[in-house]
Amino acid sequence: MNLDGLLPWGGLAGAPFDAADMVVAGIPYDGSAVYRKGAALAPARIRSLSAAMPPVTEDGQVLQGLRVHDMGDLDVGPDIGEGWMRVAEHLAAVPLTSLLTVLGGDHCTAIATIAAQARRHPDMQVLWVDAHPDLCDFSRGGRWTCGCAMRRALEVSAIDPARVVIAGGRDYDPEEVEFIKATGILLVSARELAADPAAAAQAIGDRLAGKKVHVSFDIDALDPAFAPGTEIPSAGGMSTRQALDLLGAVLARTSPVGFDMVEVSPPFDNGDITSFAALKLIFEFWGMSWNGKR
Ligand SMILES: [Mn+2]
Repeated sequence: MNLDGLLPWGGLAGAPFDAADMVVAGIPYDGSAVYRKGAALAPARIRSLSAAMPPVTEDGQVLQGLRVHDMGDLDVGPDIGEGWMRVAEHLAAVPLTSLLTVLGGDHCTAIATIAAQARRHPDMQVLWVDAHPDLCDFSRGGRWTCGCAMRRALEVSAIDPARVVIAGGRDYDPEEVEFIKATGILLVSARELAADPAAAAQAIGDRLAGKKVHVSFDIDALDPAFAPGTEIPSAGGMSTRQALDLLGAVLARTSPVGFDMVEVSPPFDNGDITSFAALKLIFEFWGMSWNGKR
């Protein structure tokens, strides 16, 4: 990949920390991945490839003028159960006038991200885009494994599960289905999204309309055909197109406050298509949430 002469983040980075529209941080940690590690390499790979992205959205919205500050990588240490607080501390210090974009890492990095976001925006809702709910109390040998990522994130942030929407789900443990039913989480499955995209976006938008929303995007929500480079591929997922359209429809009715992109695993990728899908989603999220107004 020849990126000579090109700057990261489409040339948008370089704004001061306290005067940025968008603050980017990486959390290169995959210690909670039980199946296949590799997501720790994602922040570096995504950042590097970001130089190939032009600062213009797919609808021709020019992003020049969007002030981006990249904090670099934050160190969780060897154990997310111990290290999330330290990372959350750094992210919580991001000025309230900035939106946050975080690059995982496995999905347990979202524990730190959501904890920080809940401190910055106590009334926010969570849109969890994922093939899996990650709502187990205990999964695959531990309480801080990826199957527990959202369960721990909600606990440490004291977020009422009724403030969560899951989009793109299709692989569940029995415990997770019970938790979703018992707590009032809205689950819109991958099948529902594909069968009637407009109705699915409407249902999600109705739930979140007018509210602050943080989007936690597990790249495995996309079908493995579009995002093979991930910890555990799950068949029957969304196309990148469907995901972009869903985000556009939902975010148009809400106030986005942040986005974390997790579970991109460069060692399992094919020609970087997963990292580029992640970058497409990030740049379009920037366009959807900025509008040149902030
Ligand atoms: Mn996940």
